[in-house]
Amino acid sequence: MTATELDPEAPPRSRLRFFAAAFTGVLALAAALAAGHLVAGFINVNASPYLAVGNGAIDLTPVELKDFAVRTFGTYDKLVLLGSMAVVMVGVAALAGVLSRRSPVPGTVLIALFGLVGAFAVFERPDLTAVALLAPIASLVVGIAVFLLLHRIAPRVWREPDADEKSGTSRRAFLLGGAGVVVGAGAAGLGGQLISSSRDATASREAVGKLVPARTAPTIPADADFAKLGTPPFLTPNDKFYRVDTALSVPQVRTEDWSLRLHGMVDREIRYSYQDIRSRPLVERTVTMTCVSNEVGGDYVSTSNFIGVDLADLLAEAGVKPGAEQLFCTSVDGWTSGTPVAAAQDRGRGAMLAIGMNGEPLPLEHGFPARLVTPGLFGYVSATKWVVDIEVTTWAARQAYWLKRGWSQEAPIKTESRIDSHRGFANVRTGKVRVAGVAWAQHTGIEKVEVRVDQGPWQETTLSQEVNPNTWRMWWTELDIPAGVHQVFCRATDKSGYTQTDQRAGTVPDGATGWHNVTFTAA
Ligand SMILES: Nc1nc2c(c(=O)[nH]1)N[C@H]1C(S)=C(S)[C@@H](COP(=O)(O)O)O[C@H]1N2
Ligand SMILES: [Mo]
Repeated sequence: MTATELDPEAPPRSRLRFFAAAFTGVLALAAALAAGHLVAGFINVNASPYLAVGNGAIDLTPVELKDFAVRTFGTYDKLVLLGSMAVVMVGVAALAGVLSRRSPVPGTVLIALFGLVGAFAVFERPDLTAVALLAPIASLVVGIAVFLLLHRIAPRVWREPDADEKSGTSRRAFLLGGAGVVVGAGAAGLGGQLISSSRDATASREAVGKLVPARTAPTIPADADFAKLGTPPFLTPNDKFYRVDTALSVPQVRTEDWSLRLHGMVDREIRYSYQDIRSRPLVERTVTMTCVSNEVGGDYVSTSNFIGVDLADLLAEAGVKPGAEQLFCTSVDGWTSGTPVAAAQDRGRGAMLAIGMNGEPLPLEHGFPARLVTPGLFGYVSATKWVVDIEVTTWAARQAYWLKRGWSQEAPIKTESRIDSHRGFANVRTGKVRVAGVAWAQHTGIEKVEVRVDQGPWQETTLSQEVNPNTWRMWWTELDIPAGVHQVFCRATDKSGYTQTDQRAGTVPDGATGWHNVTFTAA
């Protein structure tokens, strides 16, 4: 019994039962999201209001929080985001239902607001056209319709004498209606998922086949890594290559739909098709990429044999006008980077429009059909995946995605080193302990890596054979570790003579600094 039922003065009207009201809200939400997802399946999966709101949230997230998410959750940052969004949405939907126990108006208004947020998020996406608005509109219409319907048939708390009879019928109708909505929403959501995945780019990628470069990269010597001693293998397998991007769903671009427009401050604008690129003599280069969000000791660094064409060749064909400063590069989902023109034109650096990694077409997650790779610069200023547009322009004219959010305009990769063996807290035997790791100073090259125990003297390590200055270099040594708990530090010196600073700096705005250290407990 509730307070109203006991209150003799209460007006003779009904209210929805508490849980029925909450369920009405949640089921309407499920139906709305599923309807939007189904319609989006036919247009573009990113038009799905759920994903669009998620993508919008990513773009609006303050830089520190985003950087924290990337560092803490890695590639799962997106699952964490979608999961927390789901929790919040279910909560709000249940609340909307509960607020509508007497009248459906509050819930309807809330659903309409939800719908508008979804529509706005879709509208704001640079990769979607006006047709995409059909998805949030479907969500809005279905959400409100389901809410009103369930609201009508939901079990109520009646003040009249025949209450039991009435609530009995309406409970059955509500359960049936609710089950219908659950089944319908499940089918629509699944249908949307199937339809969008039938449009995915996997088949297009398989049709490309093996990529055979005209100029292959020099074979990686056997002593380029110390994998047996605990370093990573020199070349990172494609499925182990670190991944960082803002895309909630991996862009699906088929080769036949892809083209790259090169324009702006050039003598002639050029549009390249996939065949145009693929049929050129392809070059292969071994390059170590690094993310600016990599913390000291972090994993956002990987090496691949990239296959593609020289970016400098494409720029020469278009004819870069004097005064040009940056390549403003846009991906199919609207993300942008700004690369210094000088770095892109520098043949010694070897910036590429890449279409392959380790003999295969680029994996979808790494930018299929084509991406940029610029040795020596952090990925956010140089490595646009799913690239479709390169505008040659000035720094003043255009501001790229992360630059607008507080990161630096120019971002050369910093000289770094990392201890891989052992990682975390290690328990070892007192005496000679083998320590191994990696160091990188792309486009400069690693000269030496030193290690020390606590405040002890620095000791030089054995370096692996250098592959090229644009790649990482492995190191190892044996250290005498006395009994007890000790810190092992490493630091690299690059070929310009610079030795890593011990000054700790965070990743924002242009990359972390400081010495990596690992705690060894010897007994
Ligand atoms: N389209 C697009 N390209 C992008 C990004 C992105 O968010 N979207 N992130 C950049 C960043 S920050 C890095 S470090 C590299 C990572 O490339 P990878 O995921 O292939 O390792 O891609 C770059 N290219
Ligand atoms: Mo990055």
